[in-house]
Amino acid sequence: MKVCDGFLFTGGRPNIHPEEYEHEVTEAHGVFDRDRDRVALPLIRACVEVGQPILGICRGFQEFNVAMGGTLHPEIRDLPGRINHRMPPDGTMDEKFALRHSVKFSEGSLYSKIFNADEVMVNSLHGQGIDVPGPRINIDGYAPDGTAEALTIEHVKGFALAVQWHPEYNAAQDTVSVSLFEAFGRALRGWKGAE
Ligand SMILES: [Mn+2]
Repeated sequence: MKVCDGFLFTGGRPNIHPEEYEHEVTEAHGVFDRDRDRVALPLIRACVEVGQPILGICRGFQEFNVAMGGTLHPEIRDLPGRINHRMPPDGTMDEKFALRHSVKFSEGSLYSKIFNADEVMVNSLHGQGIDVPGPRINIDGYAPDGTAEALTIEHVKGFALAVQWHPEYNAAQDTVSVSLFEAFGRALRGWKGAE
């Protein structure tokens, strides 16, 4: 942790092992990466402890919630009223990562300030989602079907934001992505190390 200014927790195909949030494994949970679970979850908690900047994307967003005591649902489209957020099986990368649904932010949230907007369009691609948020997890942005898409962690000294969508796909052109990475960059440059 000492040689880094902060950490970016990326997306990834394998899901967090449900044992990490005390759920039974089912076929819907898919494939796992226990090594990543073992690194990412304690690292998030360690960064939260000292306020070292962290940004989570997709699986990273889910890791923030599990690291802080929350649970996931393996297939959110099976929940009442939810739409399918999964990646389309066919098409080019640009078609798969096209802006797909809006995210509405809570009034006065850090996201509204960073994006200078209360609502943005995102390229959200995921089968899993947050079921129960951890005690310190604030859901600050929702898709129109009520799916959690943006979070912050309460009582953290530093930058700790995570989004369910993929700002990295069009990082240099998408204005929402640019604003998010610029905010993370400012936090990284401001990190002076743990006291
Ligand atoms: Mn979504």
